[in-house]
Amino acid sequence: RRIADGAVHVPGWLSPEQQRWIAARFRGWAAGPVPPRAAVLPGGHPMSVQTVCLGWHWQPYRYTREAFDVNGRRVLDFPDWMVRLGRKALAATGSLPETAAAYTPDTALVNFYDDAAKMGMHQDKDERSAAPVVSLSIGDSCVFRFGNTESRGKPYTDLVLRSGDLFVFGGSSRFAYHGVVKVHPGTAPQDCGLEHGRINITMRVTGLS
Ligand code: MD5
Ligand code: FE
Repeated sequence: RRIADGAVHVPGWLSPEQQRWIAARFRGWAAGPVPPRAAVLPGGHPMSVQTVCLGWHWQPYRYTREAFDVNGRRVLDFPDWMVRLGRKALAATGSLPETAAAYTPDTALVNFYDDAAKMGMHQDKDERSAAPVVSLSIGDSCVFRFGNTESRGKPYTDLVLRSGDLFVFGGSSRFAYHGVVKVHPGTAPQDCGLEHGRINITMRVTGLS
């Protein structure tokens, strides 16, 4: 379960019923004011994942309330149920009770991976906070690469993230390089609520107001 300092993997943390419920919320977000979109990196290449945001809209490499790189509309509010779920997630990974209770994420990046999508090695440092990131996976499994804080290269650990898995990145793992090497198409469990593809939700504290 413990992968590195502050990095904890809890396989199968979400029940199938919770996965189905969240997958249904995802369909609502996708039909909301700002549709999922492939963010375009500064080099001009679109990412292969489709992202829809809650609370704050992420674009490389900043957060805004309005998605002016999509359609200019304001993103949906960050839901209260997700704050509660984030606190439960921290508690489940053994963080101090006072730390878990005080955790108040204000943005979520919800990534959809089709069969060919991946995510190159990167650090998440657009947040002005070192609070932990809570990651939830639903649908197809993937190979997740958890690296080090110095470079995109070795040493890194490859692990499989499956539907229902929780991963928390805190402490000195918060700014580790990481990426998604590949998705395993057709591996979504029948009862997860997602027929194909993978969704990953990352809750974060932006430190913005
Ligand atoms: C994913 N998402 O599966 C991954 C997993 C992202 C992203 O990387 O930025 O949307 S979440 C992994 C993650 C997030 C924040 C910090 C760390 C890992 N980490 O310190 O290793 O779509
Ligand atoms: Fe990331």
